[in-house]
Amino acid sequence: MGMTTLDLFPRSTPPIVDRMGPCAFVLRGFALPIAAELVRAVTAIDALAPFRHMETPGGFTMSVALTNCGDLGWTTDRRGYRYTTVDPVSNQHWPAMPATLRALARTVAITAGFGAFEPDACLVNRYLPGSRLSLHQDKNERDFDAPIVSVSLGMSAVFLFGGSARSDKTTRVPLHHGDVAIWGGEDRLRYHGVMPLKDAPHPLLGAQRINLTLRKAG
Ligand code: MD6
Ligand code: FE
Repeated sequence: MGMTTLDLFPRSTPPIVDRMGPCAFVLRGFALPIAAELVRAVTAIDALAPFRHMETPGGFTMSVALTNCGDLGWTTDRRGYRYTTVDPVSNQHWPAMPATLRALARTVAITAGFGAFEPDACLVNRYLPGSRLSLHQDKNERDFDAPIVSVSLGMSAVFLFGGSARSDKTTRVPLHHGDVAIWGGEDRLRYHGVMPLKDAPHPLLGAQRINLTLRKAG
């Protein structure tokens, strides 16, 4: 048998999985084996493409600071939301997606039953105490067949998972350091957001939360 990405994340016990929807899951602590490596990778990404507070088309400045890695990066300004191959601040390509991060996302997709996943974009979000993300759908990607994989690092957050309309009721899902969420299929376009971050410093990251969301955007 050939080497698969599963071999990079050997486990003696099945992962603990919480179900958020028919095609939406949280794999608790799944990224813990590579968490320190991911934190170093985020520091390296920030050195090349610094975190910045982007403006929304409606004229609000986001409380979450953003950057990207991978072939495509998500940006917003007064003209709208879109994916770009270069960082508009530096006019350079976004930093490369770390191979271990890509391998993690592929392994999670297989483990959760989504099959092969080839992410080409990774949005990196940084939350400080009080930062929040209002309810939104992820719909700037070219096709909605691929799932989205989301890795949480640092301080815990309360994730809000809603329905297909903004006004649908939301459920609160705590996301902790090392948790990996994945959703796709019929849940792919569900509204979601993050409650204002509580100030409860994390041993590795201090008073911040980093979230990495991997997508097939192009
Ligand atoms: C966050 N995440 O957890 C924000 N979107 O900081 C997202 O907006 C998100 O976690 C799509 C899929 C997974 C996510
Ligand atoms: Fe999102």
